[in-house]
Amino acid sequence: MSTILSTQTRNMLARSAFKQCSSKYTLQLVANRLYSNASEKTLKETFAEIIPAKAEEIKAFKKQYGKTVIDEVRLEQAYGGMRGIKGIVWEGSVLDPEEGIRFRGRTIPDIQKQLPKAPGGDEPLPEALFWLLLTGEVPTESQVKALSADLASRSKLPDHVTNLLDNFPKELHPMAQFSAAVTSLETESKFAKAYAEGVTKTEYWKYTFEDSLDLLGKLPVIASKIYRNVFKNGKINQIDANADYGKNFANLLGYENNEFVELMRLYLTIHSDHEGGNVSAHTTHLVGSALSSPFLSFSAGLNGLAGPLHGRANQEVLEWLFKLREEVKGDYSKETIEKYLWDTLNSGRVVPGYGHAVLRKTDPRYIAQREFALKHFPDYELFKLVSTIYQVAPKVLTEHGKTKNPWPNVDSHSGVLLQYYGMTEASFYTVLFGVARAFGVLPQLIIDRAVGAPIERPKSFSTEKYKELIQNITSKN
Ligand code: CMX
Repeated sequence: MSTILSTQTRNMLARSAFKQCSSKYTLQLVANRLYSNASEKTLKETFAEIIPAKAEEIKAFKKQYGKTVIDEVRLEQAYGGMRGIKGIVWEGSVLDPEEGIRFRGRTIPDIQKQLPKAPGGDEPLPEALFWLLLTGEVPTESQVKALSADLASRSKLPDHVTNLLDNFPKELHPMAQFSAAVTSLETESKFAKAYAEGVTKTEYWKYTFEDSLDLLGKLPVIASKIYRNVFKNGKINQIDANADYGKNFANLLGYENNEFVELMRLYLTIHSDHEGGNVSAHTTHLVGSALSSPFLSFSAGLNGLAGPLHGRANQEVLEWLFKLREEVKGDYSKETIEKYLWDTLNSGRVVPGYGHAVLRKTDPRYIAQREFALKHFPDYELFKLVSTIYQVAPKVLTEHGKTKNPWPNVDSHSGVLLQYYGMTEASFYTVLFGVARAFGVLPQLIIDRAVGAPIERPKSFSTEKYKELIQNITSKN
């Protein structure tokens, strides 16, 4: 049916289905039918088709090379945040210290070129990236359109979650509200219900998939409710059944400017995934390994993202920039900025937005955002300030001599883009990062369930035990 309908008719039917459908399940079916090309597979069908071969490949690989040593661990790594130890499997992306992130082998410029875009848009659609991360395949435009409609059809929040959000004190940090609301979605978990009913292991991924899509569909509404409750008049716009995810999210937040919509598409895409060892990804994966639902697993990841050394750095950057601006009173010379950087370092604080546990060059996510600013507002005062800091900070941090990476990371730039379009509330910024992170960590959760990944349980020792171990090792040498 879908192939013979015009886009206009399809959109009209979708709108009317959206208004009339009482059942969430029917709505998802309508969304999938109207937008997908009859000959093309849905995301779930695509994944179902590729996963048996992937599971077999992993099984054979483990059988043949399972005992091969792939790393050695030094004592300093046990005390140093396990930095660099290989021990997690993460299919969606790999981070190279010099080059930055690759999503299924593709750099950020690659995905900007290769992923489907909205009509008239230049930026990739985050739901297309989700498809790529889950399956390793680039979806067609109509497949993404069907996925956008499917996600929109899952956006309704249960009343208890709306009530919870409406009753939080405004002083509760937006990230705490966000994680609590996601936790409270547990009532909706199809995985938890199926598990309680004793569904077989081979079926786990199907319920995890459904929960993950439900969660993705609801996140923009949760995030927008927090934004509007804390900073605006509490009301949020309606989801548009025909719009893509980024457009819907921007509109729910109350921003209809097309450039802001484009920014949201880019923002959600580049903040999604950064391999598996970062705090939010690893936490989601770890909690998920105990077979907690996607809602519980992801809310645990959000609590990690809320830390100032991780996702909250985007808020810290803005606060730091504003203090700088206040202090230097319009003097944005390199000398003044250098002095401010030294003052920050000499007071024992970190320079937010600089440094990284893995990267050793400028973060390509920073570059992508810088290019967005150069294209849309090269003369914006705050952008110019960020650019001058970029010229000065690496030299200062190198002279300071502590950080292994003096270059800017993703958080150094994102806030300035949001400021330009009028989203000035810095304490909300990490919530945007959180919505984006779901696109990266949920595919791995689904894959983990599909390949039967075990519960994670690395070994810990006390210092006494490590001393014993070292004594045993050194006495043998
Ligand atoms: N300013 C000042 N000192 C810094 C620094 C910075 N931006 N980055 C690292 N250092 C210091 C560390 O605090 C550490 O000092 P101590 O030896 O006194 O503990 C030393 O340099 C070595 O750290 P490192 O090995 O280079 O970095 P880590 O892997 O330990 O930490 C990170 C990485 C990101 C937490 C750190 O660079 C940092 O705190 N940066 C500022 C916060 C930030 O921008 N975080 C966002 C990262 C991206 C994200 O996850 O969103």
